[in-house]
Amino acid sequence: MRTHRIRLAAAGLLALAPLLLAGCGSDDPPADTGSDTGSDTSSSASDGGGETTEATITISDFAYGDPLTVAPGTEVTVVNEDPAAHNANDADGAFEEPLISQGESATFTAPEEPGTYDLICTAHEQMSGQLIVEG
Ligand SMILES: [Cu+2]
Repeated sequence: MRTHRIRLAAAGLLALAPLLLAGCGSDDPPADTGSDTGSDTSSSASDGGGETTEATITISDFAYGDPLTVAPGTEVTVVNEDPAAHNANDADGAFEEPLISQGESATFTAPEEPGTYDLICTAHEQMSGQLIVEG
């Protein structure tokens, strides 16, 4: 009886009444549009899976450490462990921070354009490092 009804609904009202179908047939997967929208929303909302959305550059002994690879738009925190003030600015001005005192930090947003960005410190010409943006 039940099966018969669902079948009838599926055959006759599929195009006309998707709401009715979704309401009574939970064993049917007719909600293609709905589940698509749902997974889209959840994947963009919980973006912590593969891509990095936050990263840290730690400056120590007048060095930036190994080149850091991030996704476009990543929020990058710059931490300074040296007694001397430093920052990690892009040589071409794509991002910059004020000089950071020891134990303090600043943040910048990684560029949207993929590429290798040379890091410079406005206080120390000899410092160099790289931020790699990979989209
Ligand atoms: Cu410096």
